[in-house]
Amino acid sequence: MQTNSGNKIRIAIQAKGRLNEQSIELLSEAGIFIEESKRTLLAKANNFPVEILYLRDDDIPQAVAMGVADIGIVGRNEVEEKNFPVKIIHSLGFGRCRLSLALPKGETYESVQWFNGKRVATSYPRILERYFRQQQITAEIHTIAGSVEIAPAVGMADAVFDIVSSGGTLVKNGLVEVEKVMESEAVLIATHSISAEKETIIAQILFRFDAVERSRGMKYVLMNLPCEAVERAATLLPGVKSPTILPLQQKGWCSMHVAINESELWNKIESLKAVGAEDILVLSLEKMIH
Ligand code: PRT
Ligand code: ZN
Repeated sequence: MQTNSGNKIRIAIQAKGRLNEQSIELLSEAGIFIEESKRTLLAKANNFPVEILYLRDDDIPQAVAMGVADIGIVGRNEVEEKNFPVKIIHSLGFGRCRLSLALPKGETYESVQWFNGKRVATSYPRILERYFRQQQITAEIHTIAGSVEIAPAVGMADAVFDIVSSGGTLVKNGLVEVEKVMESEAVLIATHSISAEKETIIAQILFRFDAVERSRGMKYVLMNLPCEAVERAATLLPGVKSPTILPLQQKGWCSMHVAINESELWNKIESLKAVGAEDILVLSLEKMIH
């Protein structure tokens, strides 16, 4: 495929796998709807100057570096491992995981020195090599494409360096995580050379992503309360710039509207009730645009 010289932004996303669904969801929450019915390697968005290029995650950094795609959504781990000249322009907050060293349960482990002279299986040789160099460890790195976690059990390696999320896979394979080397999450990457026209569209996409991210976990809360309680109620909501207050027809009563993070919702509601709030409505909040 050639460099994308058209005036549409081409976004590379994972075709199948862990990042695919959330990438599509993020784009649609940002108002970029992909024509799902004709899902091919290259799909159009039906209401925005964007094309979607479906690739294996391993190929996304290179596609963006070459300008085949202008931007891409991929794990930070792949960006670091492939080391192509791309810039990370935004962290997306999903696909969180870490790259860790793990050894068979029962091994005595005191420090990273344990790895000297050992064989370590991984799909991320470049990141591991860099880490061992920093730690002044000399070890044998065995690059394998998949099922890294079974390498010690079959005698292919003494330890593994792999992606860990819940840690369940390590436990299932009798392995213990000993060093966390890198944190990862999905990131938005961009090619270094991009036209001013495309920069404008990318800025627009980032603005929309920002609005989507802000609204995550937020609820919109409406309540009635005595106007004299408004000030006290406002002090219970320190994160809020300025709650919206509207007078009610019933004299001395006001309506207050405010965005509250879901994690604090019940605590806040209880304190608001304690200062006199009634008829509390909690609505989902779709976008927060600043
Ligand atoms: O086909 P393609 O090459 O596109 O996909 P892939 O198979 O290479 O990648 P995929 O879909 O498995 O993962 C894509 C990206 O998701 C990774 O590059 C990471 O950035 C991110 N990610 C987040 C993960 C995980 N969490 C994860 N848990 N990638 C892989 N895993 C695997 C891990 O390899 C291990 O086998 O899940 C297992 C560990 O999970 P826990 O929860 O048991 O610890
Ligand atoms: Zn892959």
